[in-house]
Amino acid sequence: MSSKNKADHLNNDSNSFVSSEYIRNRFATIMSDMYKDEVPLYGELLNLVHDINKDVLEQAEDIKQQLANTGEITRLNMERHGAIRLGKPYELFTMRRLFKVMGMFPVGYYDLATAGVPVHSTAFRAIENTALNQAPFRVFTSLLRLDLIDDKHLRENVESILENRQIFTEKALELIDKSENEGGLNETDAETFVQEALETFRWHDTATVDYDMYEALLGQHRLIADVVAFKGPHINHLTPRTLDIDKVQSSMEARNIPPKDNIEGPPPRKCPILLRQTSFKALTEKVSFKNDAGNGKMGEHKARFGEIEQRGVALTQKGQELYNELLGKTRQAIGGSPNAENASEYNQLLLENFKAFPDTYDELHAEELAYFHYFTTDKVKSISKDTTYSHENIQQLLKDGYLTIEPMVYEDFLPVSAAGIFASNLGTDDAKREYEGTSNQSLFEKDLGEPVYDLMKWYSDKQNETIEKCLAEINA
Ligand code: OOG
Ligand code: NI
Repeated sequence: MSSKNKADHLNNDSNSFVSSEYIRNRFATIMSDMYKDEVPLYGELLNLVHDINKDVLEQAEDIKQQLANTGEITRLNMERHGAIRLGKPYELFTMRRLFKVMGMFPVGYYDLATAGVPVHSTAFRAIENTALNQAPFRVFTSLLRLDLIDDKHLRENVESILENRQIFTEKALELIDKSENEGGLNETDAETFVQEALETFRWHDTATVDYDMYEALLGQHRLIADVVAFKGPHINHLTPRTLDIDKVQSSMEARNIPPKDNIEGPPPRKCPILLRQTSFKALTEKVSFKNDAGNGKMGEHKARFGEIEQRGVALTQKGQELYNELLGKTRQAIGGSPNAENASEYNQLLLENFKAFPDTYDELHAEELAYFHYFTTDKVKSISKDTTYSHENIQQLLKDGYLTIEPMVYEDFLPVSAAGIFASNLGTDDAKREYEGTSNQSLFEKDLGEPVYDLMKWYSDKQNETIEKCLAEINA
């Protein structure tokens, strides 16, 4: 890094603390480097995504302009989300504190038990627009629901295995404390912090349990084995953002990257909505297991995979309901999640059903199906200053060309897609299982140590902020 850049991120008015954006970017960078080392196919996928994004930006001036207007263009090639799976409340609680040092906060609650995965989750990410555009790193974080393990004996075993593990290094814990007590970290501490934090996410090819226990855990659910049999919550994928997921999907095979059978989420559209995702299947990795004699027995484990995503406009509650209805209808018609045999029938039907979802930004806006950023245009220079404009005038101002809008990108995740991603990497038998019992957001928040940010409220607040900003400019 040049000394000029170094000086830029030093925040002089707070005792030379570096910004959380700086720490988050550093962490995302070393995490990506580590994952490239651990899973070379991830590096291949990054190259493919970069090539395709470059093509899209060169060929589609409108997309390029839109991303420039919203500030997303600078973050596109840095954009990643990862995922981890935690075993016990202490780990979730401490993970929240760790991510806070990087300016990441829990947004949304996702219950995956209904889809056959015994976890509930949140996503840690930045919550300010500028912060998102500077360092767009997110982590989908799941906590195992021990209450859903029906075998009492196994559940007790799992509890005692997890009780004895510490997934954070001592130094990382010290620096979390220091950051909380002093209000930030200086550059040296920040570097130590990201290196120490990274240890928690590293892959270990030695299990902490013997082979029999591993088999027993696997017998309950592959995911339970993945969480419980290892020293820590290895990052299980790191997802770049593409501007053309259909192109990536069809180019994967040419590069020897085997894709899953179908793309999760909405069908291809002129105006992309929410999130479309695809992945390559989990790798089979050699693992050595403990045994009584102390010398390990070799076996295999599947957990880590690759994923890509294309993001579109965030939907309002009304839009989200229409999305759920059309997706649900499609899934029901083919009898649940699509598989290799009916993938093309599914895609056909999905496309057909989504004709009911307006596909121009004007309609999405007029019908209040999606969220938008509002901007003033040059025309406001000549606006009459006789009135004070307020929220009631916004739609008229837009019509009269004093304002313009751009789609607000969806920053979060989709429970049905997430379950599909879990399932394609866990094996279909597990995915077919159903868990009784209710979703339990309040227990999740108790374990987390604070409430999660409400998804819908976050987008509507953000949209409002842009409206307020326009009004302030117009009334100035
Ligand atoms: C998380 C799966 C969810 C996504 O993109 O929806 C996810 C996991 O497999 O642990 O990352
Ligand atoms: Ni993912």
